[in-house]
Amino acid sequence: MFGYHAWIQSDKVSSAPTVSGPECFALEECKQVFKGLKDAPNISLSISDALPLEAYTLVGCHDNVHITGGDEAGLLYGVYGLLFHIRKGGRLDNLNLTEKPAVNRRILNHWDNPDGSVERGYAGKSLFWQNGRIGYNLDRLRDYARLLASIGINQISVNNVNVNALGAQLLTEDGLKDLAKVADVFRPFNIKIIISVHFDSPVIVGGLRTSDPVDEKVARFWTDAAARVYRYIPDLAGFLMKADSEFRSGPTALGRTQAEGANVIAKALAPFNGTIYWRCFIYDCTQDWRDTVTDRPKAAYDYFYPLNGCFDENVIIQIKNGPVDFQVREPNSPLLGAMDKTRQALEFQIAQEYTGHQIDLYNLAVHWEDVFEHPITEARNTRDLIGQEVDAIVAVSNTGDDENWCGHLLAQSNLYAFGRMAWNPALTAAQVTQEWIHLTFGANPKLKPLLDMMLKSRDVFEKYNAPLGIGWMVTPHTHYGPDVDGYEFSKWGTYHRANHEAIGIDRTRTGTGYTAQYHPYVRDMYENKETCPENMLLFFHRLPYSCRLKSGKTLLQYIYDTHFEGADEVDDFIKTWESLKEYLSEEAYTTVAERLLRQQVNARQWRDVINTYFYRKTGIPDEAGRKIYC
Ligand code: GCV
Repeated sequence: MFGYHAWIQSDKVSSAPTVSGPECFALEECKQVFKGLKDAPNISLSISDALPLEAYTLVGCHDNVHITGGDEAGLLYGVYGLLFHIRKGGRLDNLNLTEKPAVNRRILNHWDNPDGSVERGYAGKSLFWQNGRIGYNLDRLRDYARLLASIGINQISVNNVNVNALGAQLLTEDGLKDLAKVADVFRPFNIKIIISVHFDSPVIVGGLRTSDPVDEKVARFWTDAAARVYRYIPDLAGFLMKADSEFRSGPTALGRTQAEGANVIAKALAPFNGTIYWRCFIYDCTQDWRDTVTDRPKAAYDYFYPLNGCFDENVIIQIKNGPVDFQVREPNSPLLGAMDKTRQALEFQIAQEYTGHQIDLYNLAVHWEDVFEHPITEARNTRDLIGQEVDAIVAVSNTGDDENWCGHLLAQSNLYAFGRMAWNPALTAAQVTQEWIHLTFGANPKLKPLLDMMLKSRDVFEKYNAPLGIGWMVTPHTHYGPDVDGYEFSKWGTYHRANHEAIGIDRTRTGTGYTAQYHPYVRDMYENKETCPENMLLFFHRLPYSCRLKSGKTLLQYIYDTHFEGADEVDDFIKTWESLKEYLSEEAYTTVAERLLRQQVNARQWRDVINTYFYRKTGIPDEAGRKIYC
């Protein structure tokens, strides 16, 4: 057993429960997960065609529970569903519960490199790779598969989207032999493998001179590669591609469209029911900061919207939730909802790249709730797209070989929340966070302050970070800690354009025109300073520091106040955690306490660097006369 993953491991050992049903993995798993549970009921299992795939029902009466699954996967989810129900203190008499997923692709992307490192990984080394090739601890990998299955994840990619020469070797016979063994571990848990592929695989692996998607030899390369892959892994979910992105090759560089690039691979995968997940993270990463016309958030829409309807049926375009890059606060990507003739995957990042590196506490469920609620039109929000045009929900994983999987024990709740919200996007952040606390620390009402602190953590982090949606005041490369001008004069297109009078980007019709990429209802909301959500004001508008916010404060005073508040609220987190010590194991208490102290250092540094920066830019002191380091 590895560290804390209490939600799926039971520690109250008693006798094995009576379990009956068809011989299948779900039955074995049922015996396994219930064998440790005190007073486990008698459980029977059956499969019924009347239920959709992956769905299940739980019907209980006294000490007997019957689990029905729409298929074996449904049964498996029913087993975990029952375990969770009981561990949360749910009753068995009159139990009658039906569950089915909102979307049938619930995916984790691992950004793991063959050398065992993890790009943007904050929880140790890769669980899949060692020394240049696939390598793992089998028990641990199986445990990981159970962990993911228990929250409904059903597809994973195991190699970084930034595929390097070694990663590209996964398409060779040798690579596939190794990967097939990983697929064998995950298959019983209803988890399929995705391979991240290099756009230049025809050159790197196939020895061709070009990767041009309209070249016949290139098409043949992909057809052969697909045939080879499916010989080893007959149920592979498909390929994942990052092309024309951050200096990577792609169709645009060859004068072809993204659709031409994706469709040639789609055609190769189609006979095997495989899918090509094609990422939309494309922008000019060689921008001159003096160029105020090019606007990074506009790029993905400009590339993809004209191609709406041009992608093959088995292409899913994978769209990051925001138009820039997983910042603390961004509007949703305008592609979501606009690509109505194209299948879409919504991509989140559980790895806390810009949100505290799993050192700072940051509840992503709260963040995702905002993403789901972002309007598409007056009558529709992003949640309404799920199971419709959006038929996959993806996240960049926050896991690694650290004892507790996620580095920060409380960051586990983000992994848990992702699975639960991908299964059912109507669940609230409060519900899923409470569930995780309950399953991890037990049903103790005294832990209510922990729930409050976790739910507040995104707001607190946002307070001490870049203000009002402008983003990008992080230390370049690492993306932890403040550096207000760190990216300001670089090539990445991430500018705040602060001078001594004003800050922010005008993205309305009088500026870069980005707002026009949204439906008129959303466009108008963002265009108008009065209706633009205040937390995104600087993303959409350029404002003088003297302008008054709804509270009556000036923009500058708001910046000072929130940065003092954010740092103070981290001090409060520490006090709250100390007050809970008696209800927690020594190990859990200590590991989180240590992270909170590191967060305190970070929050104070943000407060001082940001406040100093704006004080020196403007020369206007804090109205409350607090000390600003300068
Ligand atoms: C995998 C950001 C990150 C990169 C990441 C990229 C992506 O730019 O900093 O590490 O690369 O996003 O999503 O492809």
